[in-house]
Amino acid sequence: MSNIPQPKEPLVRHIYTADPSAHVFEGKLYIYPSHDLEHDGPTNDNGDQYQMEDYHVLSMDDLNSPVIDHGEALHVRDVPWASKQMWAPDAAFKNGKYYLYFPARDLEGNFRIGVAVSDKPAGPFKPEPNYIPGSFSIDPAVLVDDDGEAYMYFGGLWGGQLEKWQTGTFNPEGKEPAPDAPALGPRVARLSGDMLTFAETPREVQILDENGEPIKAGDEDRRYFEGPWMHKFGGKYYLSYSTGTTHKLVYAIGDNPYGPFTYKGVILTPVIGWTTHHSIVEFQGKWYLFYHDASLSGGVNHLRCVKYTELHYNPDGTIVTIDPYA
Ligand code: FUB
Repeated sequence: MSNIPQPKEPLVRHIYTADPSAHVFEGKLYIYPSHDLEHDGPTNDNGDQYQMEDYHVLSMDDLNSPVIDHGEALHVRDVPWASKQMWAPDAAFKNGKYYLYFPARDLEGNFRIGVAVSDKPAGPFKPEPNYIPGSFSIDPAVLVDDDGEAYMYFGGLWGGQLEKWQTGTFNPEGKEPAPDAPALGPRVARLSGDMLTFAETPREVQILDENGEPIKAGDEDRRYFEGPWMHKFGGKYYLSYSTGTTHKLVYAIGDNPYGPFTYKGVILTPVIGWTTHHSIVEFQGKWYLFYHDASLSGGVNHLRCVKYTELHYNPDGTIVTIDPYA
């Protein structure tokens, strides 16, 4: 078998990987995935099956090159504030440095978001001693905008605890809104110039339907669940995310980093496995979707593999829906 990854096939097979955040750094593709682990522990809606402990960074010189696994870039044992569950990460470049953003449970069992720094895109990354003050929940995604300002999008329901932070402090009894109430949105915060803290209190992102009304919590085909990603195309801001219970990757378009964003459609129909999580990147003049499924493990939800495929836009800027198995 060729070790050049083919579209819609696992990028690597020697470890289980998920939640790929792809970036072009130093002219190459770098992929920052979660590293799924095999274990005999429980599986539940709290996400206890996602017991990751470290991150490996992958890279490719281009899409006709083999994938390099750069080895362990950060381990939970080296993060003073974190206890377990190193979930979906992202990376950013600014100030001549590379920043790895990652969620993990803190010493009290609540998800927080931390940052670790390196001079090289593949790490190893040195973690800050504490999580980002004011951070909570999971799935950080960072956009460094054309003017140099950086924004972090984050948040996920259920195991990701977003519904427990609706008042700004952790409420263990926090529930999702009623089906006819507006859905919870992801959070966004501008980052400080040194990329290590929030420059402002996180705000909730609004996702609207075609009539300008907030998407409702009961609209599970379109409402935000987890896994935000932000990219720009044609001067517009594209917020994409997972719908969770309906297993779709969808997107909404806005005019600025804070939104509001108007729902536009489906990027990727459901994959094998419960979760779906992605990133979108332009590389050498084409656009690509990086995503995962559970095909490598024969469908075990917490043993996933990262894949990629080309992504196409229609002339009006909408995205052509992808069938992961066509
Ligand atoms: O990988 C653990 C969690 O599963 C991620 O944080 C979610 O986005 C989902 O993919």
